[in-house]
Amino acid sequence: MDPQHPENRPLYVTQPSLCPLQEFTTLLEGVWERGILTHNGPLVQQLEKELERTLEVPRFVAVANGTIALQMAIRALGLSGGGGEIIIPSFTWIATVSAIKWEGCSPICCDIDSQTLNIDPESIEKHITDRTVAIMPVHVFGNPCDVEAIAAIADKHGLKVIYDAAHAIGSTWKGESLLAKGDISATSLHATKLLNTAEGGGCITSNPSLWERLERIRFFGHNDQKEIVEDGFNGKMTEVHAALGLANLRHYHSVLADREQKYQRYLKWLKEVPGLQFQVIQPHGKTNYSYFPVIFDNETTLLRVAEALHKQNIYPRRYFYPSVNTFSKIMPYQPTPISEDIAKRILCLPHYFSLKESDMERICECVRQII
Ligand code: T4K
Repeated sequence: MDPQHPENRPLYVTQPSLCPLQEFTTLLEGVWERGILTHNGPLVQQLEKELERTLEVPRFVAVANGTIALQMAIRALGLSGGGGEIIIPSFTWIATVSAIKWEGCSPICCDIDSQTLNIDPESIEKHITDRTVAIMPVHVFGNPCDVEAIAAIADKHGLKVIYDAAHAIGSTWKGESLLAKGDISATSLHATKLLNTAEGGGCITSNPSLWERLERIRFFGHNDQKEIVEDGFNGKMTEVHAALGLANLRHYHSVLADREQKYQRYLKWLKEVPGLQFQVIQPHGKTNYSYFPVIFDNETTLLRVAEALHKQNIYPRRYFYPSVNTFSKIMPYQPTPISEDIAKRILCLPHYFSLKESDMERICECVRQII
């Protein structure tokens, strides 16, 4: 078997959506001519403006990655270093936890809703103490959290809301961008995301004093006169990354539409298979369909399906496994049984723009055979 032959290439959980190379290199020619590689250059500014227009958000502060975006959100809201508790869902990527810890706060794990896979608003209040400073819900796989219920809890207790919107570019709530919700939303533009700058991310807020603060934090804490006016760090995005983002953004709408089409196709082919469960989309929201997670009856079946797929050079991923509350080397164990159970039974199937229908059929056939 020739491993280089396109038919024999491995199928990963995702592949970056990439513009034609020429569209990227054309933008790079300008970077070479100007010799400005970073420090809020013209392409970073253009990317921010185009993202604000496309996503219909008031201000998108582009940064180096999604983890830094979460840290900057905590810092901009004045929560860093105070040891305050921030409530998170246990069903998330480790970055949600590490961003909080790096900012000197404590992550408090809350359980999830077994249907939407998002933080269960009804469980949030029992974790609120006099040390709680914020809630950091995650729009898991792009599925919108119940932002209204979360806003009501936050208002009642005087808490900040920072959305971990790493997966949520393109998702909406009652027709508005989901990224406009919360005090600040932090998103990711990583290679594996629906829209990518290779590495990258952004903070979104409608509060002008917060966005000015985010701009200063991103740039060592400098103001426009280069005076140090607060604690900051290096969270900047480069011109090269912004060029890739701008070129990829031209194809964003077709990538978004393709994800939904492929998602519905997978669902149609798999929904009759006994013992499979799928993420329930929040009724007032619209997901971006960026992942295709399947929940099995039990972990043994998941492992058998994964093994059968591996034999065919197909590599689904166990997002998110294990549930972050079990990372006992970095924080004390806090039980969240629903998240722990789902984490053991969920598998994300390959789902990306260049994935062929014939490969999707092959994947579904393999799942069906094992079950
Ligand atoms: N919050 C949440 C809820 C998140 O899910 C994440 C990140 C963050 C915050 C933090 O955002 P960033 O700081 O990362 O911007 C991936 C991504 O690295 C990570 O961004 C993402 N979530 C997480 C869910 O998945 P891995 O360890 O699965 O990546 P990796 O390298 O195994 O990639 C998966 C597959 O994608 C590979 O098998 C092949 C393919 N791939 C990957 C890369 C990097 C490519 O084809 N090309 C590539 O360049 O973490």
